[in-house]
Amino acid sequence: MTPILHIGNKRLSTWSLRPWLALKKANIAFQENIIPLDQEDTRDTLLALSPAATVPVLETAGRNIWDSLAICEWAAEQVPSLWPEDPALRATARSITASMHSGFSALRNELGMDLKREKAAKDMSVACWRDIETIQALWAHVKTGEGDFLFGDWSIADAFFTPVATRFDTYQVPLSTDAAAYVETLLSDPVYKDWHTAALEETWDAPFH
Ligand SMILES: N[C@@H](CCC(=O)N[C@@H](CS)C(=O)NCC(=O)O)C(=O)O
Repeated sequence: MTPILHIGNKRLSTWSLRPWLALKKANIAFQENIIPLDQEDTRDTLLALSPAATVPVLETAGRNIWDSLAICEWAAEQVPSLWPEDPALRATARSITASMHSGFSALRNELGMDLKREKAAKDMSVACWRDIETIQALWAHVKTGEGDFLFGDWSIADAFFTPVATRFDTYQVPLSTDAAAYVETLLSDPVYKDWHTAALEETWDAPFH
């Protein structure tokens, strides 16, 4: 069975974007099924896939895998180059990925990803500014200096920060020169650009976003 990646609207679903990028970068064949968020039947549709009632979900022959990071790890078991080869770098890549997966709630709440939103600055709380500062410090801390991505070649860590890059761009967040260059790298990546183009073509409304 070709795996099916169930995702939310490309315009809005940050968590869906991450494993979608990883599967594409790994050249793993999959079908894609979009479940529009914020619709009357969204929750029932999601509950039919997993009790977590969230996207993304990867439907495989054996079982459904919910959660963006679990799906990325499933992909990395088949294509290990989705993580850096060097064990120390791999541990660091997993650390920064986990920081994104479990943290930065102020940024996530205040600067929602909306790829159709007009670019403009927005008032932000101190907690949100602190998240922005921390993310830039983490990028500077881990960046190897080889290649444009965090660990040289593209890795799952870059997938986890691509939605952050869209937020920094949409809300015109002032960034250090190095952070701005990294954001540009993520947003000009051809695989990400395919997602972005499709997002702009979507017509669903999003009343709760
Ligand atoms: N920790 C989960 C979070 C997934 C999540 O919150 N997904 C959102 C969409 S981006 C969702 O499905 N929300 C349910 C809804 O909007 O009904 C993951 O990493 O996959």
